[in-house]
Amino acid sequence: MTDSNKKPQEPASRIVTPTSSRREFLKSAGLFTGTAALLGGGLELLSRHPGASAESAVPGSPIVQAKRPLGPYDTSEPVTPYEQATTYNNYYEFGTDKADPARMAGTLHTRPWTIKIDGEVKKPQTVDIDTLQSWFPLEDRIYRMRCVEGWSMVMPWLGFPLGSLIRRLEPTSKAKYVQFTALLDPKQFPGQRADVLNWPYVEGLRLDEALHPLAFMAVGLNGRILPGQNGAPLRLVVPWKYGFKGIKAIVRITLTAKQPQTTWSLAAPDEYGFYANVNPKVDHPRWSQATERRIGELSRRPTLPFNGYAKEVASLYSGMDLRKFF
Ligand SMILES: Nc1nc2c(c(=O)[nH]1)N[C@H]1C(S)=C(S)[C@@H](COP(=O)(O)O)O[C@H]1N2
Ligand SMILES: [Mo]
Repeated sequence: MTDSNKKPQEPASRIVTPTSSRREFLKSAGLFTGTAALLGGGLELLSRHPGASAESAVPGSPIVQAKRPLGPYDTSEPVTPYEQATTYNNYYEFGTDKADPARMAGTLHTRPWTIKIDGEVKKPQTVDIDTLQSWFPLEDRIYRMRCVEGWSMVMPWLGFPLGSLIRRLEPTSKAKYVQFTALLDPKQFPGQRADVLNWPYVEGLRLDEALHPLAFMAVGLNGRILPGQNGAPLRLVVPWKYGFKGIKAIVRITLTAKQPQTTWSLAAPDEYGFYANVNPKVDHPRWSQATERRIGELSRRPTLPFNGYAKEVASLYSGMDLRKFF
């Protein structure tokens, strides 16, 4: 994993999902049908029209260019232009080049799509993505994203807190971790025809991390249905951790008593750990983590502990040696 794209790029512009982003999101997708759409059935409605994705997700064209008031978890930093956020991607199921996912994601069918929920939960079940989405009101969050390779973006996600989902599933008293599994389908994922990684891609969080209000499940980006290359129809977003924790194309969520395996720590245990909290003081064995290049900018900036979310999440790790548990 190296940052191969060093070409100068346009400065990032301030393009934010607005105000009643939820309403605008639905409206722009041609799916806004009045107040009912605001009350939890909205995404269900939206997802019945998967075609809206292709039609409305025109790279670079924002839905609304107005500012909305920032929420407590939003960064006010300039949002990475949608065109860049959707063409510079890590998604090894589609290939190892940053341009592969945008080129290949059209082969991924995100409807119908089910998510198996099992393990230490009171109600194991297999649920359709549209049903799962309809359980929660859609929120937006503008988060920094720091890839372990040393680049970063600012992404305006749409989705719901992971904690809302976990609580609804009613973990048993044995549940201590959450494991996420991505789709395994070499027919749709050309990258899975080679042993680049151990397929399917798996990730995990400690239960208290998963319940933290910053931990997020995204179904949209920049006021649009999540593009395939960014993890449609459902991906994890954990902004204080390196980007590889944000598993895309989730098909299974398992509550476990033991710490689950994770793809990158299986692939290279000396380089990637389970926790993977952004830490500028712990270098990757092959490069420094002290600085990062924000996509769209030329010079590097310092990387912040927990990717700038230390105030919110550092207490989750009190007493832990974050060098040892990287
Ligand atoms: N299933 C899956 N999820 C994945 C990856 C992947 O290869 N496969 N790459 C990860 C890495 S390394 C990063 S940096 C982020 C990139 O997310 P983005 O393309 O939406 O910016 O996705 C993560 N999620
Ligand atoms: Mo990454």
